[in-house]
Amino acid sequence: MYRRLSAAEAAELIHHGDTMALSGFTPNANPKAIFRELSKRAIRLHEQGEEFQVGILTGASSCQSVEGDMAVAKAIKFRAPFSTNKDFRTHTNLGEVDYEDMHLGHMAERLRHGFYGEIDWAIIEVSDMVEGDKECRAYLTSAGGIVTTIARLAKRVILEHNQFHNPNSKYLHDTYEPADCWQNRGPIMVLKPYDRIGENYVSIPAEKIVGVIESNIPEEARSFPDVNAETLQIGLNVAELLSRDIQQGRIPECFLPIQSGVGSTGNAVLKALGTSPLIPRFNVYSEVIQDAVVDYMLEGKVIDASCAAMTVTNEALRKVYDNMDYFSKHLTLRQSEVANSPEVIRRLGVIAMNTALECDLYGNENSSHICGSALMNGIGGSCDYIRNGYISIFTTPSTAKGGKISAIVPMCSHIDSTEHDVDFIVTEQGYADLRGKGPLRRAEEIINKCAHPDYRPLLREYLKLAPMGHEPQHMRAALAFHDTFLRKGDMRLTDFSEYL
Ligand code: 0RQ
Repeated sequence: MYRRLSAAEAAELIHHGDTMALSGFTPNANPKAIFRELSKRAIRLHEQGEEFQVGILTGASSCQSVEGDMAVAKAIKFRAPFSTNKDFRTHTNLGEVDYEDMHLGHMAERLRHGFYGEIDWAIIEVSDMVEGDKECRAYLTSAGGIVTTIARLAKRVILEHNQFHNPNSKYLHDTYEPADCWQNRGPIMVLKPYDRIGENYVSIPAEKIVGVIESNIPEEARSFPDVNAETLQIGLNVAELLSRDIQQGRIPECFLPIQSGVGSTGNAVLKALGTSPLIPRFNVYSEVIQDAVVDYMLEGKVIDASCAAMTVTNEALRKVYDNMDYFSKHLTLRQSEVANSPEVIRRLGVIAMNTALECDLYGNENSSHICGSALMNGIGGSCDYIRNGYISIFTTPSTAKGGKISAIVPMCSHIDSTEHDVDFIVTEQGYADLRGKGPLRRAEEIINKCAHPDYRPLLREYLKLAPMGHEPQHMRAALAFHDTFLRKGDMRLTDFSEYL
């Protein structure tokens, strides 16, 4: 048996300046016990006038105990690659955290090649383990993430054996790590969403394991607001455009695998697809599955699902654990390098659906920064899928904050996905099909089909003001919507004459 440590003892082992790489992907499967002690320790040390900050690297976002409480304790020096936490956002927007917003599919390779320096610790949540003299076989919980890579790279490893998880979660995992690109790397042989190509455990040299924390802590998962009239309509519009593409032979009758991003809009879209008679039974190849997919799998609407994480509530997780015979055959949890691999996404012909904060008249999209500066969450895996999907869809309500913000703007204040990667923009007003259209026709389609009626005259006025070119923009008025919102609190008050 490896040495058992209390969470407080484990937290004492971490030094100022250490880089910690963690299991988990989204708020699921993160080590929680050690961080509940580490944030308290950081506060104590700061009160004594001592420095204490660490780097935190994960597969995606993480949970409150990790990035929320550590940000409040001012204990995060560097963070990558994604976050959805309100406290983390607040402290990052105060300039306290050095945060690299990075494609999730790139994370493991960047770690492997030293882009983040040395990894002092891997802290890994497990549901079970084989405690061998030379090798530990670690069985993961509700997410894959970057564990195969960090277990290999880290100087030392602490395991959190969280007995909240069903030890049979091992039957969901497929842990495969690609070779380096300069070693004649072969293809990732996932040819169908359900193909498994690796082991169901992570191998860790026993000499690296400093200790095991025994815990029993539920996931700190979030639930999303219920579908409302607006998000329901967005979902119905997505179902309609996909069924039109089936009728026109652009999508095969057997359909294609679906990816769906995080957030309340994404959750609503998935619900609409699951209940729509226009959409056949489908497979999911995504970085996350949310609660709706668990139900659709049990109902048979979703046949097989592959993801890097079950980003689900504890109730949905319980449904999976109570039906392991079924889910072990139909659900695969992968390392994020495979789940978000451009090669596999392109091969499978994934239909990528993600949510934007704003889109511009030509199809460029911003999902991460408000009015250019303030971080919302980050890009997550959205660009891995949008860039490589067979069809790429961005959804967004046409307005935010009671109509004071238009999601359709002349020019995005920050760009995450470019016009070259976006096929459809969908709001509750309708959908714009941008395929096969140049900038001027795209602008017409987006204004007429997606913009809220309150903003259509302003957007048309802008286009008339912009000097003609392949993609007309007026360099002084392009950000007039945002500037007006910051000065007057409502984009509808935009007066272009102020910018001429
Ligand atoms: O704020 O809650 O204070 O009212 O933004 O907006 O409409 O609830 O949307 O929950 O679907 O999230 C893009 C953030 C959308 C998410 C984003 C305000 C709005 C509200 C949230 P309030 P909604 P959602 C793979 C995919 C990037 C990462 C990603 C996201 C709040 O989907 O993080 O998709 N995506 N990864 O009022 C100012 C605007 C606004 C605005 C909305 N234009 N300006 N505020 N809001 N539009 C998954 C993984 O990678 C794991």
